[in-house]
Order: sequence, then C-alpha cells, then structure tokens
Amino acid sequence: MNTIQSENFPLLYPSNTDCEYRIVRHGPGICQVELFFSHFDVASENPANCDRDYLEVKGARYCGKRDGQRVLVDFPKDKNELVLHFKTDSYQQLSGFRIEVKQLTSGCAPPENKTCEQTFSSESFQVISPGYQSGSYPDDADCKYTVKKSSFQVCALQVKFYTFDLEQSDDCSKDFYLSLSRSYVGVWNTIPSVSYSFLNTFIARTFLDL
Ligand SMILES: [Ca+2]
Repeated sequence: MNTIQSENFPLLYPSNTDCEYRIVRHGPGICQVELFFSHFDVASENPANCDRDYLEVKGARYCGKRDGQRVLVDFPKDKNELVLHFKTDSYQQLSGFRIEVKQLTSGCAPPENKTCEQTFSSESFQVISPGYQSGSYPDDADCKYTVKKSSFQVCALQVKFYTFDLEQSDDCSKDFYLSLSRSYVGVWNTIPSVSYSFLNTFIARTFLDL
C-alpha cells in the first residue's frame, strides 16, 4: 500500500497549483485501485461541482470534506498508470489530503479468450497470444492452436517468431510454449525460424501461468 498526500500536508496546500500523482500498475493482474481518503479537506464553495480546488480522478472531481471515504477506480485497460490531478486556485487553501492507495486484483472481469482455442487453415497466418495488445497475457491460460493444411500439397510448416516473451524457468514448468516435442521459454533477442514436417494436423499448445 502506498500513500499520497498534498504538498505541505498537514499544513495548507499551495495556491494556483496543478499537481499530478501517478499510480503505476505493479502487476498485470491489477484492474482496480482503492483510494482511501484518511484525510480529505479541499476548499470548495459548492461540493456538487468542485469548481474551486479539486482532486480529479478519471474525470470525477473530489472536493470538500471527505474523511474516511473509499473510492474504487478501474485501472485504465490500455495504460499502466492511473493519473490523479490536484488543482487549486488563488483563493482559500486548506489542509488537503492524505490518501492510502491499494492496487486490487479482485473485481476484475475475466480476460477474454482465456481458453483461446483457434484453428488456422489459410496459407499464412499470425498466432497472437491472448492479451498481447494490453502488454501481458492472462494467468492460467491454456491455449491450443490447430493448424490444418491449406492444400493437399503442403508438406511443411514454417514458424517465424516475431515476439516471444514468457516467464523464465529452468524446465519450462512456469510459462511455456510447446510445439510438438520442443519447448520454448523466456525472452529471445534473435528470433528463430523453425520448420516442421507437416503430416496431417499440427497442434501447438501454450500454457501460461504467471
Ligand atoms: Ca483554493
């Protein structure tokens, strides 16, 4: 758990400031942040619209006296940080805030395509692990990719790895990628190209476990 607090806390925060607080996601399973306002006293004339001093979190403004309030915020899916803004004007300063920040893995939506079974039968195609766009694959995934001959004449399958980044372990017991009898694990700097003779159907299986 981390704590963030306004400048000079518990003394008066400065006027005319625009401070940014960045909460960096500390693991791929984190989907929510709990903000506990252990102290919150921010000047406002009208707490309904917070148009003087305010703390802004994902478009929501907080002002006034809010000791003891808990706020749950979804972590942005496409970013690895959540940014809080504290803006103050030139009139009236108060003691500000002290906020305990907890990153949560509970309440997360199940990752899409967790079973991620796919069949490919075209001449060339890309195999992309689930969650690739978001920067991390899900926990406990078990993916099965089936490749069918695109035509009767096909006798081999060439596999080129463009990106390959899995958790390292000596015997591939953690995250591993299994193709026929070969197992690959870890981060490769040079991307290998592998050919397999193609008998009937080719199956690759990937186990991912964080
Ligand atoms: Ca002010």
